[in-house]
Amino acid sequence: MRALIVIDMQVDFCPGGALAVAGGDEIVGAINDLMPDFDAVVLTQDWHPADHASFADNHPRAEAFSTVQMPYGPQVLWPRHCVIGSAGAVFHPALATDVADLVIRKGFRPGIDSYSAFFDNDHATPTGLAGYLRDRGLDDLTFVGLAHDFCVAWSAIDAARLGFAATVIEDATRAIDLNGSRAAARDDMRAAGVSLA
Ligand code: VGL
Ligand code: ZN
Repeated sequence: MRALIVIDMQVDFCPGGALAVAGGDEIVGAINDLMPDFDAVVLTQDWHPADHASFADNHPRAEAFSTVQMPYGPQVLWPRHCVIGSAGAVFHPALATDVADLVIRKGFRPGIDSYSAFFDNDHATPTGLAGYLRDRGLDDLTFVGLAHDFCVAWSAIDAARLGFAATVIEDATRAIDLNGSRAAARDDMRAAGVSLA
């Protein structure tokens, strides 16, 4: 059974948002059109408390888009985005959210980020998504959404490592592309056994 996993199609990741991905809004129609082809649709929602450790402005003297060492490894510091309950955290208004069976929120623990839909950035704290998918027999996963080189890539790589079939439809993603992160994410996905369609 096949699930479409729509990653972080939120206002803050679209043009005009706090962490805008170039062309992020262009993919909404394609994503909506894909939904009826799947047995299940899951949406993820980046969902950070105001004191979240991934926000540059919570680190004195740190600049946005710099990298710091956290107890769980390197972490890019981002502009404040997707704050719980804020207008930027809602889904893009044109996204067909009614079709979704599940919305999985991630990044809600103040001290740790969560790019992947499956684990926090320690690669150990689960979101519960793997159990949900396995319970429903959803073993073939297709990833779309934002951003290609962060949350989409980390999710697809974790899916492959967990034993799911994992495909990314690249036309239905857009990348942040920070210091070559798009090319690196493509290499990492291929190496993990993710199909790039
Ligand atoms: C994302 C950076 C920070 C993403 C989320 O959805 O790719 N990137 N939070
Ligand atoms: Zn985030």
